[in-house]
Amino acid sequence: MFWNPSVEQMPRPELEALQLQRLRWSVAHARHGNPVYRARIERAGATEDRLASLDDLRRLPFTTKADLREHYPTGLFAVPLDQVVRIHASSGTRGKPTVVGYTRKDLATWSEVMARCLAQGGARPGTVLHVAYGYGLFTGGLGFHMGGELLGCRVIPMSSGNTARQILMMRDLGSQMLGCTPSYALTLAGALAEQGIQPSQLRLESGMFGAEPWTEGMRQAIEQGLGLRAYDIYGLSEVIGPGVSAECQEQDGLHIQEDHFLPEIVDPASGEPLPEGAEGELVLTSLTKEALPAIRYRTGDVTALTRAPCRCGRTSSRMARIKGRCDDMLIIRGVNLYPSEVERVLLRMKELAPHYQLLLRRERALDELEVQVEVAETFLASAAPGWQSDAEPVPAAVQGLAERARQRLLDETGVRMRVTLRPPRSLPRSEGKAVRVVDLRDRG
Ligand code: DLL
Repeated sequence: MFWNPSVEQMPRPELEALQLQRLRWSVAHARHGNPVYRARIERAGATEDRLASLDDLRRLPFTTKADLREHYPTGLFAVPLDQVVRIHASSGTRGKPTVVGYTRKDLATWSEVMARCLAQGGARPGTVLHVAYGYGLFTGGLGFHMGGELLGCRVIPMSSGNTARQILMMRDLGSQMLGCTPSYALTLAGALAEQGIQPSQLRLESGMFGAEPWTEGMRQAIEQGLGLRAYDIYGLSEVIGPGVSAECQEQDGLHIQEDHFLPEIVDPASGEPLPEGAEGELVLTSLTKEALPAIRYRTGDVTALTRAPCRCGRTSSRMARIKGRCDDMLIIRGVNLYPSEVERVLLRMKELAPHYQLLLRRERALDELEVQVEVAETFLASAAPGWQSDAEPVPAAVQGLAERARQRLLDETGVRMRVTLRPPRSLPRSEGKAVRVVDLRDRG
């Protein structure tokens, strides 16, 4: 279903003309509304009257998370604070949180793009939408909530956590679409299995999962474990929240809501724009946002873009699944590695469960990586029944499996890592964004 067919199917020349017109508006708005933006845009000589085509976008200066921190909390806002009707903030695991704001119109835009994304994932008026993203400063819960209400879904604002109650409500209220992080979806699937509930006893049809990187292997595990179709949805607080892009029923790239967000891919090191199809850092420019304009915002997320038409009929550019954040890239003995590449290899081994963690240590001035991953219960049942705890000696079959996993990882990533297999249910379960890398390097 299309939520806004005339926009979603707009011929590209028309869409690009609209983008240029809105880009000029957005630059003028940022310049007139905010002194920091004004100084930068004028210094770059990239005022709206100088933007003759979309290619002139590259004349504009970048904006980064560091800029938002420097002007914390609201120094990059471009409207008077009395027009700001909502505040959110990013979790701020690396320093101060980033505070973002919305006018009434921004909330309407956000609801609109979220309604489109939910429709892409199969939601219709009346669909029971179970929102298990966190509500609060995090944009996940309220973003899904508003989009669902606009579309006419029956929204259940569960927020995250309290897994037993999630399952109870899912059953009793007949949840049809689930929104949560992919790692929490797995936690829910595991809890269902433990309670002996078959996915067919629920009414789940689809789920929209995002806020953290995940892989095709994870998609399969979630689809099987919950009995639904799993779609990827992307966004970030600094640009709006969830709803920047999402997959459609084709599950073949995430459609960017391009009438509101203009995408580019740049080389993360040089900042130079890269051609269509090349992998690099995603940069987004907001075209309609009032309270906090994003002018060439460096997302830090690694992906690639295509404008090739999609079978679904939408004309927007699509982005590939996010591989990871530039700053999450590990460098192990000179080889670059994203945690998602480890996930991709691990989840193709059916003897392993989709629960893993990477431990990073420094040994003799070199970074060393240990992969801890749980063994699948099905493998244990036949190969080493009874192995329940790390305290017990590791059975030979498990040791052999660890060696195979280590070799696979080396073959496919080029990185030598230590593999420790763990018994089922021994690694921490996630309720929100999973912690995939535990950095122990400061601890000697
Ligand atoms: O995570 C917004 C969101 C909520 C997106 C719910 C999707 C679903 P932040 O907390 O500001 O906002 O974190 C944004 O999360 O820059 C990416 O690194 C990562 N991220 C978001 N979606 C995806 C995804 C929300 N589908 C940061 N795949 C972004 C991979 C994602 N990473």
